[in-house]
Amino acid sequence: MSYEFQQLEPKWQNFWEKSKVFEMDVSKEFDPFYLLVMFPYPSGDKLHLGHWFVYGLLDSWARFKRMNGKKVFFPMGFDAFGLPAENFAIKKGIHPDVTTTQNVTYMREQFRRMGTSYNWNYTLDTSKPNYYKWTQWVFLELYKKGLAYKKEAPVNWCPSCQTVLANEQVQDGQCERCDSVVARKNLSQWFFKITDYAQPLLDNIERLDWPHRTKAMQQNWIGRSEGTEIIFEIAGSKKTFTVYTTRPDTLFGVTYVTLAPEHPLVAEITAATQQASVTAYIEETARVTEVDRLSTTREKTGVFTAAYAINPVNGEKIPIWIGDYVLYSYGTGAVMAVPAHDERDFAFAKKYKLPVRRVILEDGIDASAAMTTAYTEDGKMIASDKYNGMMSSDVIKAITKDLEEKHIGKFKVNFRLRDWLISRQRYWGAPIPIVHCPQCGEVAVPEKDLPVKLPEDVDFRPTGESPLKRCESFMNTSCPKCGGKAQREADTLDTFVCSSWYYLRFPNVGNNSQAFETKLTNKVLPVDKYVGGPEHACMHLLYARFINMVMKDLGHINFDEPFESLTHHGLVLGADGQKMSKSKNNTVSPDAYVEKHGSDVLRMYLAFGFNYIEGGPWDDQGIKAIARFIERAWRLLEENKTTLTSTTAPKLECSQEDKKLLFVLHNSIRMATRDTEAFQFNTSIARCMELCNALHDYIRATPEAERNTGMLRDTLQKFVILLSPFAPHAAEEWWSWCGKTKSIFLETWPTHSEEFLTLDETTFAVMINGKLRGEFKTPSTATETEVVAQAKEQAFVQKHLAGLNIVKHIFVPKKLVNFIAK
Ligand code: ANZ
Ligand code: ZN
Repeated sequence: MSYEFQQLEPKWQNFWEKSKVFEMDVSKEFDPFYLLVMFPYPSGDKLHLGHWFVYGLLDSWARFKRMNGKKVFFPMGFDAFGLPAENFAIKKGIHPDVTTTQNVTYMREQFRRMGTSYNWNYTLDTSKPNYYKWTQWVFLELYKKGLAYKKEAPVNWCPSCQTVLANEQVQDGQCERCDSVVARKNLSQWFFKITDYAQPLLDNIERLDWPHRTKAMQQNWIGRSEGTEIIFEIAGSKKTFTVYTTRPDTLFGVTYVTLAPEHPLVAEITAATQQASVTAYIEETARVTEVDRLSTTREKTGVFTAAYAINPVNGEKIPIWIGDYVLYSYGTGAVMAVPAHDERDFAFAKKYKLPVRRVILEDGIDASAAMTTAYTEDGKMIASDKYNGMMSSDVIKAITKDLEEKHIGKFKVNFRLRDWLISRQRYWGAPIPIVHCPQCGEVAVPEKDLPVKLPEDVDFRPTGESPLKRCESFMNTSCPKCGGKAQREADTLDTFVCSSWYYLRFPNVGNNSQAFETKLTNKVLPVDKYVGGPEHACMHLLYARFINMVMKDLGHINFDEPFESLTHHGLVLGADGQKMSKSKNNTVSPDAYVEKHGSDVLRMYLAFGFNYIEGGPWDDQGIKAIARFIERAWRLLEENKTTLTSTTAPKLECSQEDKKLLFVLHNSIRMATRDTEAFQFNTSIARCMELCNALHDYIRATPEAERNTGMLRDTLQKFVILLSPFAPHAAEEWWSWCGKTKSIFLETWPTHSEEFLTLDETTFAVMINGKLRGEFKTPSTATETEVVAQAKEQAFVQKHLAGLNIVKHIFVPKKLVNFIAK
């Protein structure tokens, strides 16, 4: 017989389900190991091969950890609200609740066929009222703390998704979902005040066990900057404005200032002669995204306001310009320009013929030499009054102190991080639990009235306004405060809000009176190992850390960070090297491979053919080799079924052949354990293949009567255990051949012993033409051919053989080699 996966895989899937091997009551576990993988969107794509790679192999890791004694809490759910599900529903013309439920059912079946070991008694679907009730509760907790607010702001608008996007969802000026060019729009929107947590979010990053690159990306995104705010007066007026600079040492080199076109002062100070060009420029700027405005390669442009400012340190009159490279949303929206020491200012000054004044001298350069580029490094101060001769790096502190004493400046920390835009003008999301009352204004829906249910009978096609606005039965309500007529908030919450707290919900899924219960949550969390793609570095992973910190500050939990340890998986790409997606027509469905080779072969191929951390383009070249390997393992175990159930104790006195096999076994255990732990599944499987070969060799080389049956049985069983995370169905079958009635996944992972890893050695004497010339050591298992070959390689032998030809050799086992040479 061979591996009949069509019968065997469902057999073991049923066994796991019936015997509840992977179910656990996490509230009863003393020290659970929380293993979590970013949950999928139940979109129309269902699970493609890329998902099999991520989810299938992490399941192998979960099985490995269980066998290593961890009480693995391994839940799975569905990130069901949001655009992927909604767009699929629009395309099919079916309500998203129906399609989402269908897709979830289908995906659960796929997970079953994959043979995953999730704790299905802990699952969640973020689009169901028993989940989004608590998402609304999370919103209200932040609202009560002043961390959720509505304001009119220029926001990113995707014309194709017809909704606003968070800054994090805009990549190179394009929508992260559909690649449309994002526009700027002034709209009233809801925000979470993540900027209040900029410093704490930064502080903890260093200590997290996360990939270095991801930590660096978050640090950059938060973007802490230390500098000085300096007040400038407008010439001929009492009006002032403040600039933010990281280089106050260059204050004497300022030759103009630049305001962001949106700066409110612009309207007040622009002279009549410049009004038309300023207005035109402001309109032009409104169409450019912030990303483009910051681009270093884009030409810097600007317009003169015909107003002047006074440099506070020398009283000089300097022109005020506006320029779109100054962002209104950063710092104070105004910069002092120092063309001599800042590249952008230098380019701008050249273009508009503004003066360049050097105040920091480069070593070995004459102060009067013309500048061809900005000098941005440290140096000696010149043309800076009392600071002349000091080092510029020292002046940063000194001048800030002087400005502070005169009350015209102060030290200031700024962050690049912006508040998180959470409202969306789409149907398929959790309604924001706020009521607008003509009498009382904005009123929070009381917790007892949650969930604010998403109405079902709504024309959900996007129009640019929330579809809920057209649903009167939803919109019209009464004010929770005064009881008068009021309107509900029509926008819904972005899906990133749903996923910003789901890790807190998993241990609490059955709880209908609380989002999460403090004691249980503190016990199970933080997540011990979180796995997901690196593309979430500045979105989900930052949002989740923020929500976790807020929940801690509110006293609901006692830990600072949700995910202490993070691993990124790679992606299995389409054969074209592109990310798999329906739109690129390069998705590979796993179903055909499962039908042809079985689930275990596909899983093991993914584990063997790709590096989990790096991924790579799909190619099915090697899948047949894996199928053959499983067949070979099958034959090995089937032909030795009687050995598998033998009750003989292992012989303590080991033959050379026994020792050879034990060496390979213990080496495989040692390496496979280390590599599986580190997600290096490919090399772990290579060790299993070596062990399979060594077992075949042993059986071939040792007549049945001479075999160490007890040792062979133990080795075969350990081989099955080592393979079990990667071929869970086949391994259960083989385990049953060993006479076992319990799941192999309740077994303990084997450990290696060093004693088997040092093979016995024999010392051989070497003679040349009967004369003793020296000796060398070699493993006792070496054959005559091996010993002779090694003898020839010894330096002392080569020296005495120089110029001679070996005619023959004489071999005395365990003792000597004698070369006859002429
Ligand atoms: C004068 C100056 C002289 C500057 C010099 C640099 C070099 P980070 O590190 O990003 O905080 N800046 C300030 N606000 C800005 C805004 N809203 N939009 C665009 N640029 C802005 O950099 C701060 C520096 O970026 C500030 O220091 C300011 O230019 C500019 F030799 O001031 B500096
Ligand atoms: Zn009211």
